[in-house]
Amino acid sequence: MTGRDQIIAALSGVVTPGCILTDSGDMQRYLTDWRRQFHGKAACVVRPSSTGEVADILRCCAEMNVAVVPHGGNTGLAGGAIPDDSAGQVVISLERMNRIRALDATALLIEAEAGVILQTAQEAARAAGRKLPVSIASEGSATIGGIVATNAGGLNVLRYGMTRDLVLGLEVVLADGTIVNGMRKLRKNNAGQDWKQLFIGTEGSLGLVTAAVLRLVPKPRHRAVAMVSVESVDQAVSLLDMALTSVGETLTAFELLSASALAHVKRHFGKEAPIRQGNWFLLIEAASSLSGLDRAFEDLMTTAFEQALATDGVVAASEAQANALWALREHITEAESRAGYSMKHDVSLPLRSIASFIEEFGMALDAIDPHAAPNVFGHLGDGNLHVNVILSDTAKAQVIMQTVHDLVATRGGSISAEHGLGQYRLDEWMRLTPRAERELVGLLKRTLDPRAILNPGKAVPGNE
Ligand code: 2HG
Ligand code: ZN
Repeated sequence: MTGRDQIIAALSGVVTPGCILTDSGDMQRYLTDWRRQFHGKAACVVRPSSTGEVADILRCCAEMNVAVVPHGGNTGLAGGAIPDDSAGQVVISLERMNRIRALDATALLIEAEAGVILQTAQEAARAAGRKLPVSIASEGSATIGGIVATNAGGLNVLRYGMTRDLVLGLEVVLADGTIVNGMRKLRKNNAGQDWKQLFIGTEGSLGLVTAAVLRLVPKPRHRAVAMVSVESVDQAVSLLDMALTSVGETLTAFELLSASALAHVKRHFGKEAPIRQGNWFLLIEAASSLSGLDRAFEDLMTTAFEQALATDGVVAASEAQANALWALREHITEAESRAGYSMKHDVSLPLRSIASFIEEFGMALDAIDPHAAPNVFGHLGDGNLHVNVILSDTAKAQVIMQTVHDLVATRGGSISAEHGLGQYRLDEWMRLTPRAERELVGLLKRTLDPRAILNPGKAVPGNE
């Protein structure tokens, strides 16, 4: 193994001074995730400011056989950006590559470097009368490189798709330092392989994303937001069906919140839902550039009450009220982390099996650990649930995780809908994924990263 001093000396020869952090205090914030659940050590942290510099770093690390760990806004929930504890890996933070290279409002696209903060890109789009439709609670810190590398989902997937659906072009640096410039701005491009897909959602394990061209959409001028209580998840699914029929393609978010998730928000942030408690709450948003949305939305609410699908509800009468309703949803993760040690399960399921899954999960959890507290919420509109569990004692954590994932697997679901495998779910992916699929993934990894230096231990297993 190459020693730390040797790594630092070699990198100092290829990057500009000031680009390398070696002091343990300076490195600290790159070595643990924001929830402090994953901790690592690094030989050093490098902060390149150009694609050429990223390429030089990779070429140098490849020659030494030293692993690199790309690091974005550090908002991940699966430990994908945290190095191992060998102190032999190099963290590459792309935070200095933070230029918006171009924005074309007519062609509906933005060209941004990996370190651009998502919110900065959203604001640039908004200023041009357009919208970058990736909406996640961590958008104030998450970066373009990070959302591409993890294929971020979020609140508006129902209407606009995952990050993958918005990527038109990519610039990547391969394991040997080769720069591949695929910053195409085309909506239609069937000229052979769509190779950029290999780098979206693979957490830097096949190559490093240094810039992306993302699709924008026209900014809707009107939005309608409501919160309703429902008694059961089946009723919530019926209401989703009704909303798809009545407000149609304008439906932008359809979020499920358990009463306990909102109770944590109340306890830790003093924020309370303005409606009577049901077992479940729904936060529904529709948006359109055409007028008439309010009327259609009111009709939806009226029908929901007439058909006894909703037990109480409120339609936001102002932007401030709409934002206050959304604040309840956006504080859930933070409230959960204040409530104690929590395990994340980020699952997606066929819509019709969600109610039975939640019921069986509740019974199974009770049987394993009666003190464990479920914290369930998620993006019902696209079948993604966060089935988190707050634990006072972690002895049963692994059994709980395997039980949840088994319940998901038997229903044809996925053990990671949007957060990725990172280092957190890799063993579970190995356990539950058929051999042929694992071998295909291994083949791609060995082909693109023969020395296994790209974010090892994350997203894809090492050589099987
Ligand atoms: C969300 O939906 C995020 O708010 C975080 O995906 C979910 O905290 C979580 O588990
Ligand atoms: Zn989510």
